[in-house]
Amino acid sequence: MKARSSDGAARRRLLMSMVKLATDSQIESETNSQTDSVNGAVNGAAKIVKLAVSCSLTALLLVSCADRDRSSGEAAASLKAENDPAYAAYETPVTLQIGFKIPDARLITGDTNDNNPMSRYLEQLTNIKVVHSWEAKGDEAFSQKADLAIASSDIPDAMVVDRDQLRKLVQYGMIQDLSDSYEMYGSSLMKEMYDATGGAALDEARFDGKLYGLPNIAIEADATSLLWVRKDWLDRLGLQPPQTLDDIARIAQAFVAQDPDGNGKRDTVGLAGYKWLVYGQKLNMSGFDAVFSSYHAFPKNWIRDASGSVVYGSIAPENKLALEKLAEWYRLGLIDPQFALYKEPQEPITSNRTGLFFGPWWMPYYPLSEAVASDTKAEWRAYAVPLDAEGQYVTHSAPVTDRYLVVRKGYAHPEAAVKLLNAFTRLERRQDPNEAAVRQIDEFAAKTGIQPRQYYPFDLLLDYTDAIEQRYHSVTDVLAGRRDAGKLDPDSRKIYDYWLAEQASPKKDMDGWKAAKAYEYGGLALVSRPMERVKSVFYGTTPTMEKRWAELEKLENETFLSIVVGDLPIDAFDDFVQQWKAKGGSAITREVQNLTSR
Ligand SMILES: [Ca+2]
Repeated sequence: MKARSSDGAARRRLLMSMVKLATDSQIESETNSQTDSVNGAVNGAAKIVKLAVSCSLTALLLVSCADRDRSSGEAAASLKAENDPAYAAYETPVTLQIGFKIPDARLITGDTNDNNPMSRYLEQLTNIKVVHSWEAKGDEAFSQKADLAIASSDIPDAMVVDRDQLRKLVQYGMIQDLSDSYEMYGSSLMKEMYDATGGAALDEARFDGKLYGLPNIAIEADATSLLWVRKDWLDRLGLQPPQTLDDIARIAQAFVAQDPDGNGKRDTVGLAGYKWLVYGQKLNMSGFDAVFSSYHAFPKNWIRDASGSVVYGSIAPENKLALEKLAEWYRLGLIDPQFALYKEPQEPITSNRTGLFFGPWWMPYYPLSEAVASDTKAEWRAYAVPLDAEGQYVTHSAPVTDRYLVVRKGYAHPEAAVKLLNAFTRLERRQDPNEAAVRQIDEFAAKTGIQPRQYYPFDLLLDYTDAIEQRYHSVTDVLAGRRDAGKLDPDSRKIYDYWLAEQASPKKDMDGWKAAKAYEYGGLALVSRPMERVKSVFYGTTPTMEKRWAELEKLENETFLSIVVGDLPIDAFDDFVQQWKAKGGSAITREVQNLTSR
């Protein structure tokens, strides 16, 4: 998309109409799939190990029926005996019907959604026969299908639901209390990770003291937007890494005007941008969330104000300061003039026309792996900036959980859902002792590019909420000789191996580069300075939200963007706040305040 008209007003009008074409649901799905694919890459990238497994079925708990359907020719690996009730297989097969979310990946090996290396392994391990009652592709379709199942009182034995669905299921009495199943069958690994949230994760699934779901655990680091900068461009122009908003403006100016890529052409832009300016929750590339939080504004988040009342972050007066700054940057050409026109925000990054954008710690997985693959001179670094007026770095925190594994009331084996979660969590965290089986799955992943997690029965991952910082410290401790590599946890060990390989031959193996640099640069920035974390306190939906939110969100998105690109004066923010309140915002705020005061 090129917009070269010299008539600024006409161009901006074009820009606004282009932007309005994109629907929020598109944005949502783009964002989700990118996040998922990146997270998928974090623990993946398996090594191919040639392996001849003789089918020695002398072992203990083997289910030979799983064997019969194998299409990819692998034999069942023998498994270790399990005495721990968390992992012990049922003596007679148990059937569990689920709703299954079909991933973007495509099975190319003749396998099917309910019969593939992951499903066969989990069945062999647990003796649980997982049956797909229904399947839906992608987050949105899955959520709709789950809504439908709830509305028609016909839910499968187990499925993963969101916060609103959980609340409804509890209210309608359709799911069972999992307290006992969790206590008796939850693995120590699972309990350790839940405990690491200080009880916050399970509390979000508890109603009247009963545990109605097993929640995922979100990674805290995903909520922090760092500034990614081309260090080689800074060096070429003799610039220091930024700390303040003014530093960022100076660097953007230099990247526009001083030919940082040294090709003799004025063909680079300043700060890259995302067409709706901020993500709010699931961060991705080029949002301006960090600019807002440096003014203590938290758009798209429900937060407590100074008096302790829950308020919607986008209407706080601090937003006006951030919008004014961004409008100034845009007017001066410091923000990529075409930022609102891109279909995909990575465009200026992967084409190496920008050396400056905001994004979370995992940006090396994507889009930076692509940028660096096409320009191997590119040296990106991450910084926790801009600092606020007091020199403090401010960010908002992630929701501890956002999805929940629930079990239908009346289903006879609620612990089966817990056992499956135990099994694939142990596999995901690379602590599964069944080495031969794990090798087969790793081989499959390396051969097909499919991450095992995409075919777990439930799209629900557990990790330590501070996992990224923990692994960064573990790996750098070993590199500094403060710790023994042999004592690293399996996730950290993998990163350590990639880090060493990357040092030995830089940018040769881009899969290794992704993991190594996400931690080396993203991880470093996360631990580089203390952060003031402002907590979001509400993520659900209220009755008035269901009717009005789409319109209010549209009003917000369009007003914010219009102010930044100069279509509306800064005072339009005050009109927006009045309109927002009148069109349902005040009613919604009262509802949210009621829900958060329980
Ligand atoms: Ca140039």
